[in-house]
Amino acid sequence: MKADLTRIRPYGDTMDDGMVQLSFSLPVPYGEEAKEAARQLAIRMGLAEPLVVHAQDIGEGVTFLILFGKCRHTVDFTQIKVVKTNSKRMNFKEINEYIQKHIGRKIVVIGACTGTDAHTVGIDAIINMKGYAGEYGLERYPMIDAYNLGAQVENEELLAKAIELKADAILVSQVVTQKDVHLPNLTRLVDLLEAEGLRSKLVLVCGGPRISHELALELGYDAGFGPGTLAPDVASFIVQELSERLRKTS
Ligand code: B12
Repeated sequence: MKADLTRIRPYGDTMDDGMVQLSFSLPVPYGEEAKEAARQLAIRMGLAEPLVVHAQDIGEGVTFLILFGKCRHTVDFTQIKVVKTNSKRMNFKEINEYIQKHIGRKIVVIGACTGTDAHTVGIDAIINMKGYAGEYGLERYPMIDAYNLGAQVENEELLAKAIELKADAILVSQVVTQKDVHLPNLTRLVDLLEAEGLRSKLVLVCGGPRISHELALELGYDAGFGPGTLAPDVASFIVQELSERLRKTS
């Protein structure tokens, strides 16, 4: 299969057919009118030949819909630039060996889901012993002392615990982003760390489904990780960042 990288578009059955699948809910009762409304919306979104393939009454006058349609736009893949961490991805064994060799002691990592956010699954996936998607969490790493404070932790409490445990890195999870509530919550922690004179002493990482590395840098964090992140992605970044800081100060 050979694609023209300067003009890529979605692929379904045949190269360049532009096929996409789209799902959304409409605040109207289930029925033919709901399907037609969804079809017209898809046309306005720029999709050609939209087809409603699933519609379901999800109660209280709301309909859930799935559509297929053809995207007519293309993107020049050769011009894509993404702001991302430049650390090398290592595996469980390599990370522990790297800490022994370059840092020479166990590192302390503390994490929490902060503010009003109660979505613990993401931070658990990164920190808890059993891990996620076939990768152990940080608690399993012999060279990492990992602490998971859980959900709805206030920034002040997270900071106090980080000081008490002499943390090398803080991990913040923000899943709820409605009305951009995560932004002031994330920057508040940066402000608190700066006020304590601790910002440069700690590696500060955030993550969640709407977090990108670029956004994290804008908010004053060292790195940000989004959907699909696994413990080794985060650990690789933290240990290389810590080692780099040690190298600069020695
Ligand atoms: C389970 C769930 C809940 C559970 C949470 C239980 C628990 N113990 O966590 C309950 C029922 C409590 C809940 C409540 C609510 N929820 Co909810 N919930 C979900 C759901 C279905 C799954 C989230 C999840 O577990 N994902 C799986 C994990 C593994 O993925 P993840 O969080 O993205 O984590 C990965 C990465 O993002 C990253 N990551 C995450 N954190 C971190 C941190 C660091 C440091 C790093 C490096 C990486 C990292 O790594 C993880 C692993 O790859 C989502 C919808 C969905 N399908 O995603 C809605 C969803 C997140 N919830 C939502 C909402 C609105 C709510 C409520 C406000 C609903 C309400 N009106 O009451 C409340 C808020 C409660 C609160 N105070 O926070 C919305 C958020 C919308 C938004 N943009 O903000 C979603 C998207 C649903 C939706 N489509 O509307 N929810």
